[in-house]
Amino acid sequence: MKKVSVALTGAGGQIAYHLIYSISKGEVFGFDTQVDLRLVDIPEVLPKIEGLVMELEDSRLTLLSSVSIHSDQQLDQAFQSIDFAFLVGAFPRLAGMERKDLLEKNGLIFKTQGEALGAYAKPSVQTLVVGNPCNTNCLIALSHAKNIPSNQFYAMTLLDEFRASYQLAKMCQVPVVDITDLYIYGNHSATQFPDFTNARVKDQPIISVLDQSGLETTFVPMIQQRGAAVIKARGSSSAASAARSAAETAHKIWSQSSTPFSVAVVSSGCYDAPDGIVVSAPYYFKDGKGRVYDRFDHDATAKAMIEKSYQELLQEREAVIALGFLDE
Ligand code: NAX
Repeated sequence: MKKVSVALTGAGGQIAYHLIYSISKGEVFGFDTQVDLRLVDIPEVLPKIEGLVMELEDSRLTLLSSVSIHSDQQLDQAFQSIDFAFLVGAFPRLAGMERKDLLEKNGLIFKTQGEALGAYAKPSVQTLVVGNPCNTNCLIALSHAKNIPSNQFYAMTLLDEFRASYQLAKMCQVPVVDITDLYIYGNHSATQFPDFTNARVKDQPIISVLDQSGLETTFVPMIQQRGAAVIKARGSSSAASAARSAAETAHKIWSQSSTPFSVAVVSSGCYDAPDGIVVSAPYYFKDGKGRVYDRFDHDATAKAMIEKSYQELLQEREAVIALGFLDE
């Protein structure tokens, strides 16, 4: 049987509580692959993770070959020879906290984790960053991971794609499977652009079925604000849906999906993305290599919305350069 070593940071958090089960049941790395799982969190949370491990033991997960618990000070053990890293843990934005303070706290976390990946993980390790601000955290991690190609780092935007495709399906009164060619561009933030202009319903352009200006003024903001709407309704942020999206993204990376999916990667200049930022776009694998699917055209309005998101990412980049976490 095949075997994969996987590290998961933020293991005591609400996303991890769901994600661990997808990983352990074979949904990510395959039903023919055993998983050696390394759970990482800050020291105060480790006793809680012991309870989680008891639950895993009680779940008869036949593909879970081993589980270990590590503090964020023990990344040498946690990341030793791993094949895949889920970087889910991040410092949350606390009430009254400035954006700069958030970037500073997370800059240190993702710099440290990037360095540890470079030092201890397999050079082939693939890394999915979920912890926010995920694009910029991913940029920091990949910049500090010596010996690991930057195209092995990804930041999650598939949840945004899932949110967008469901809402379009609802508007068109069709099952979600009938919505295709819908991808997220830019940042995983309120500036993201869910590209309805190229989306299709039952292979017809959405804009031939729904009013374009209505999509611009209602659908786009709804997707941009969907995370906040979930927090308002649920009292806490998306957890099961985020875990489902993280599992699916990792599966697509691991199985080298030939079908495009939304994910953020370091800019290759496609869709006019500036150098040196991690941007979302449709992405797929061909002949063993991942690449941006660059065959969509955008009208002036769509281009302006995508550009706005690039500008936000450039500002985040400037801020972390000023904080010393990235070189110019
Ligand atoms: P929780 O607050 O439930 O859990 C986060 C966990 O990370 C905590 O147990 C915390 O102790 C741990 N942690 C903090 N610093 C750490 C470090 N240095 N090393 C290891 N662990 C550390 O958050 P949860 O709801 O699980 O969300 C996790 C992250 O995902 C957040 O940053 C959140 O904003 C982000 N999200 C990203 C999404 C995306 O689409 N990219 C969507 C969902 C979610 O909002």
